[in-house]
Amino acid sequence: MSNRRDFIKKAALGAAAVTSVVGLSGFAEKEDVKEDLLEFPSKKVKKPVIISTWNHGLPANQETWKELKAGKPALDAIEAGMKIPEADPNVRSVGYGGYPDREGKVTLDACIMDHNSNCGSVSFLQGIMHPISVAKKVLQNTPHVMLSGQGALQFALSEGFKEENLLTPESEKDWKKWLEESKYKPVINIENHDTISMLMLDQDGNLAGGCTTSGAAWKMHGRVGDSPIIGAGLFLDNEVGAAAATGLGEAVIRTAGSAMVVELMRQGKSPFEACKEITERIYNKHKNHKDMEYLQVGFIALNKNGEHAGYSLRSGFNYAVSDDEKGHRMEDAKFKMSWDK
Ligand code: SD4
Repeated sequence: MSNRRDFIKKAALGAAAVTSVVGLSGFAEKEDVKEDLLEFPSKKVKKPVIISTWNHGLPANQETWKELKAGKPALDAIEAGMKIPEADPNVRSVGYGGYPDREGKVTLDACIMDHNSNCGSVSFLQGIMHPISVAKKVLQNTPHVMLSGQGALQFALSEGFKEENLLTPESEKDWKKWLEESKYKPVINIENHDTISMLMLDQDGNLAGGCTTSGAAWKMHGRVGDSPIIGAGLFLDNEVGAAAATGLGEAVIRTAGSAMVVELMRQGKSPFEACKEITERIYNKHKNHKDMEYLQVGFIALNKNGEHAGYSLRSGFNYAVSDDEKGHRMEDAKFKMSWDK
């Protein structure tokens, strides 16, 4: 097989070479031929590329890009970018200023993953401004992937993080207003959305990614969403591609969303086809579900060639893209159904 491949590469004859492949082996299975076909024409890899969910992805991308270009390691660059929305009180769905749960507590989920499949994650973390940094420390300084709740806080404090109040007066006011009716029906694209998820293909052609969020507004105390769960809110396989989710975490967890997007890319689907297929699968599994009323999910995906896409169930989802060719910009994701506020 590998000799045959070498021969094909040297021959570099496109379609003619493919024909000779079949002739050469005589018994080539269909899959073999298909695999070889994928090598012609070999695509030019575009790198580095960074993509992130939502408008707050743009300043995050800019910071990550700057750090990456300054020679920082991928995970440090991702951390630097994601700290921006985490610290911004006007971003109501991530870190400081995020909507609290129904008890008025801001509880945070985050994860980070590198090209060697090393992962670090924190869930149900309170009182720490930068959960993405704690997730990175979990990856680097513990034998575990995920720390949760009080244990995650204890670990963060032992690593020198400072405990602080993350509930801003604005968020407190909104929470008190919510308490008047106490109905859990997150507003699409506002209250069940807006995690920042970031995916990167670095200069060396390696993938990395991260997620950070305060999760769904007015969730039950103790609820953990998809964002800190490797395979749900974020997944990557350095041989294939990376994917990340935003939206109603329960639906993404039920379907192992990001892992499935990556697996479809492994089978030859483009990032767009993969995101679309999994979004449609989520729709099919939820169309008669009680969550459908407020269901929104969106995925972003990036493959090893630097090709990327976003796709969501309902309209309104966008993502930030950064590359050398076109700089930093926002792109609107395609969607299955329109939705108006
Ligand atoms: C969650 N996926 O916790 C997240 C929601 C989100 O800002 O996108 N929040 O379910």
